[in-house]
Amino acid sequence: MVSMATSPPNPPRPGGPIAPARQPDGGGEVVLERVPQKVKPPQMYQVVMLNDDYTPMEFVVVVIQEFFGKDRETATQIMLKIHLDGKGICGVYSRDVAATKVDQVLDAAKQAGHPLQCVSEPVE
Ligand code: TYC
Repeated sequence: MVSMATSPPNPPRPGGPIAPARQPDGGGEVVLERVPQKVKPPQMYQVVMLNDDYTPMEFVVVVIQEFFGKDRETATQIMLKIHLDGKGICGVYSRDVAATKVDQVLDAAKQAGHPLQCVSEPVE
């Protein structure tokens, strides 16, 4: 018995799949039509920190540096924006990563005895 090589399944194409179609003139040629891409980029979530009257500024700066990977100067600017405007965006992530950041901030605040609040919300 002759064994046949099996071809691997088609990998996903960056521009969407290609579907064979007949020429409209009824000719015998087969043309390839690109099917529009159906996948959308994933929804992103911004982590928003809220102001309060009790959490020390220094604590907020350290939290922003620690959990959002900002340098001290950027973290200070974000903290001051939150202090003045009431809230501010610390970073934008996929849903799960944003939820983890919120948990980390709330855990750190609770452990330190500060009322710091932070939420994640879909971008746009
Ligand atoms: N308003 C706080 C204070 O004056 C500082 C602060 C900044 C608290 C940002 C929370 O998310 C916050 N100590």
